[in-house]
Amino acid sequence: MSTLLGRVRPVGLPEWDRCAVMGVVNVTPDSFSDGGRWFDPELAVKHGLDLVAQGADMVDVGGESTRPGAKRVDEAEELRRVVPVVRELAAAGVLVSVDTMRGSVAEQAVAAGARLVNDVSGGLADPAMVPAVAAAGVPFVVMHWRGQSIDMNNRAVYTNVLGEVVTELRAGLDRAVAGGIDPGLVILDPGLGFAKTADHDLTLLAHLRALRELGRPLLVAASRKRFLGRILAGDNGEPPPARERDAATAAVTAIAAREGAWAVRVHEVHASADAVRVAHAIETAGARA
Ligand code: PMM
Repeated sequence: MSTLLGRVRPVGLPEWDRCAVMGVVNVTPDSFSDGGRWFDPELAVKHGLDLVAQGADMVDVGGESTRPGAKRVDEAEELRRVVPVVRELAAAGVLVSVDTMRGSVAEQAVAAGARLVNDVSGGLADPAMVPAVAAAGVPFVVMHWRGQSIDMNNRAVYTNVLGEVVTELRAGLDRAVAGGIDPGLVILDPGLGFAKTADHDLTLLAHLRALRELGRPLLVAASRKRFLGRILAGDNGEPPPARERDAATAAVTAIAAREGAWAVRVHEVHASADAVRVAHAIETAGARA
């Protein structure tokens, strides 16, 4: 399969010939955009299966909200939320990613069938994470992160957001590799909305190619985030609720796919699955011409 746009792929996962779509299942009472909707494990599993039916290539299961100001959930509770849902979805043949900052949760989720570990802290929150992922030998998402959600907005201070995010992501990649993770397994993510203002998010999205130059697959997770709320705000300045930002999310998906992102992480899959197919058709036509 040719790598259109030079899209780099992680080892150990299927090779999609287009940007992949990761559907989100938040098994939390308090996530930013869908808190509480899938808190019951049975509903969470059903939702994961629905996302696959809508075109998700994989499903990201998380048990801890990272919305701005969120407090940490304890380890036992996170395990209780995440592991049964991972196990059931994996048993149903779904490619499951686990969204966690804890090495123990990553380890148990992989034992339950998860094939990808997505750590918004890129291994910074828990010193047990990198060794756990290295031992598991699965792909690892290193997101750009500057500290826990409780006060991350205070860390949204940059002289040059693109340069600093590139440097800090490279450091995350180096940390993972120094800890024994095969560099071919590392996926990078700019961490939209994490210690970033709306303008920072937009600058990063305008320069996805510079992030791709780090040489690793890129995951872009813009779904329903605050910067979209700001763009869509009406004359009164009020942003629409998170669940009314899916068309805007799909617009970002089309652009990210066209810029060579490896995958997008979205709450509403249908529109983004269409968007990546359109981007792929355009890319293919461009490669032929
Ligand atoms: N954002 C959230 C949760 N997990 N994972 C990655 N890799 N990148 C992100 O930007 C990211 C993430 C927060 O979003 P949600 O609570 O609305 O799902």
